[in-house]
Amino acid sequence: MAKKKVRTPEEASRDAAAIALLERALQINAETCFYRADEITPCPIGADGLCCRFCAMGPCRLVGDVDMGVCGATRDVVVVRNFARAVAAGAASHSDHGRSVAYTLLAAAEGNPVYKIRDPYKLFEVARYLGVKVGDRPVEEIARDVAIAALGEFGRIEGELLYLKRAPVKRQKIWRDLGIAPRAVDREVVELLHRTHMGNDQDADHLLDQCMRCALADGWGGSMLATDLTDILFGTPAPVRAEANLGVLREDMVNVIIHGHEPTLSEIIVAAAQDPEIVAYAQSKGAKGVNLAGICCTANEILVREGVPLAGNFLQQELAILTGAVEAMVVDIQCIMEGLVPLANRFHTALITTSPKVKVAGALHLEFDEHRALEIAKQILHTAIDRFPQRGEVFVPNYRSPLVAGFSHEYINYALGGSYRGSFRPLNDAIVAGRIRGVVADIGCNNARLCHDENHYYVVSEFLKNDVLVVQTGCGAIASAKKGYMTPEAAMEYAGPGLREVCEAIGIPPVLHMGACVDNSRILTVLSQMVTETGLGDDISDIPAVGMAVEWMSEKALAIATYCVASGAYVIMGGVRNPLAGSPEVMRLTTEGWEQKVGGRLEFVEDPKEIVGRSLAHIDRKRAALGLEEYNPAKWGKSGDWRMRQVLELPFEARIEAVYGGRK
Ligand code: SF4
Ligand code: MSK
Repeated sequence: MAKKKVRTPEEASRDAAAIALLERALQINAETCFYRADEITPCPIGADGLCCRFCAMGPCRLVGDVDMGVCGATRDVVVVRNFARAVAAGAASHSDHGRSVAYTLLAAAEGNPVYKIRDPYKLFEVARYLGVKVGDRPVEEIARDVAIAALGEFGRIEGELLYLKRAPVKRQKIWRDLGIAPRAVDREVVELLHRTHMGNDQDADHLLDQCMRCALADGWGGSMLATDLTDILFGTPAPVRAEANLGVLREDMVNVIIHGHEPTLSEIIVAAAQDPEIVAYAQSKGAKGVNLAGICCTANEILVREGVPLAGNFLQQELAILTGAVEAMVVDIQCIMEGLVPLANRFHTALITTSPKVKVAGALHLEFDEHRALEIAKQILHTAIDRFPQRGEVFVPNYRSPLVAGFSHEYINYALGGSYRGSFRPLNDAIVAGRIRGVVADIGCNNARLCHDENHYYVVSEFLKNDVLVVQTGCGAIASAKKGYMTPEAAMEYAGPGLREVCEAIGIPPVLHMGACVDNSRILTVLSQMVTETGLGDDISDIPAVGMAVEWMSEKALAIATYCVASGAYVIMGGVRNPLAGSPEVMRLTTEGWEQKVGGRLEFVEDPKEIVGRSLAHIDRKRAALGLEEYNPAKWGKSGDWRMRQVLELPFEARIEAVYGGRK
């Protein structure tokens, strides 16, 4: 059989470090996901959502003249059932992560010597939402009740999730009127799975309602709890400087990559890596010490709280091993490629699984137990250090970019107003005035079928030029960090005149890193607070904002998209084929249908230019609906550092003219 066309490194990635390592992969004949994506043609029937294998009378592939499965299931139902299963899996993943953090909080409250309550103020705030009395009780006692109340949200017997009241009042009413206010996190996931079983719910619109309810249980439940409880345990993020890209790996140190999503072990690894005993052990093997760097969302968690550098995003996990400089890759949950095993075997790298929920055949399993957290962290570091003398030829591309991360909603509130009058007022005012045209949340993954980071780079640069403030989480955030969009100085280079003025005045980057993929819940909180602040309508659906995942690949991304739509947002999923394409009716239901029901809509758009065009048009429509002035960049950019830099370059007389309007 003829070989498929394989992309060149330049066609496969827009990231210079990734390109260098893909060239290296070719030289040493190492296989990566980029190569496999070229080799494996995606099944067009599955890609359109038209393959059902939910019972043993199938699999039924609804193509050509076939428009019903053996049981009579229609294309509409098959497409929605496939989508629903993905939403359920995505919601379960985030939420089960949230549950684990709740158990860690419980352990901390019950005296685990390793974990502490680092943010008691956030604990008190969360306690109020969960109906836990604060008073003058000891912090540990409150933390214990908060952990138990949080765990209760997963299996609550009656009522609805307590966090729903954090949404704007109008939004809560929409959910209750439609009957999609989630009752309990686990219940909504289980019910969605139940309803997709063969011979069960067979009304596409009705099933889509449960998709929204399940996703809302993730966004306003499991994910939001994960974010809050992680902040309580490890600190609420505030701006922190770091660097991003594979050039952060050190040739003179033991490099340990932490990869996955949960910070509970990696936070302890960060502490253990600085332990004098560990440093001495590394030195005894000829290294200067231990250098930690992150991949995927564990990276984001450890970046925003500890300033640990980012080695890269999802598609760089295999490439990190190809540097030959990684002694251990420590993985926990989610987004871990099985392809790491054969690659690690070609080098001296120890691939170490740590979660009781995740083993990878061929990897070393050192299971995390929060009661022995420090001991296990040290065991992992010893394993890594022992590999250092086995290191062979090293190829670390010298690319890394500075960044500032850590923009929690608490910090944004503080940055805009200070300790005593923290508020979102200045942000709302900047949007009302038109300095900021609108807000875009570009979140989510990389996808090996696309040119790595290309869509992220393109859409973010276009939005910045157009005075759109960009907030990011997950692997999209890592793309922008590597590109250099996440420093305050980046506003001078990349932002339009209005956005630049705002960034200069507050001292923030034009692209705000808001954390890991569970931290999209922070974006929901920001949007709710913008509504509360007034001036931008009375619901999330009124705000000139768009959500997108322009290189999405995971089921979690579909869960996030669905909870954002159900919260009133316009969401565009980019890059790859529309998984609802097999049913025009389902596409209608999730666009016009959801817009009528919940004010948000879900679109799948492959072309990034089209994504930008539709987003700006939506932002301008929302501005007009609010009665705001038409966006006019010519009004801005006549003040600030950027303008001063321009003026200083003028000849003397022209400078007098520009600054004083002439000599008189
Ligand atoms: Fe086929 Fe229906 Fe079974 Fe699906 S549930 S595999 S459509 S018979
Ligand atoms: S890690 S889910 S590739 S963002 Fe959160 Fe990145 Fe997507 Fe995994």
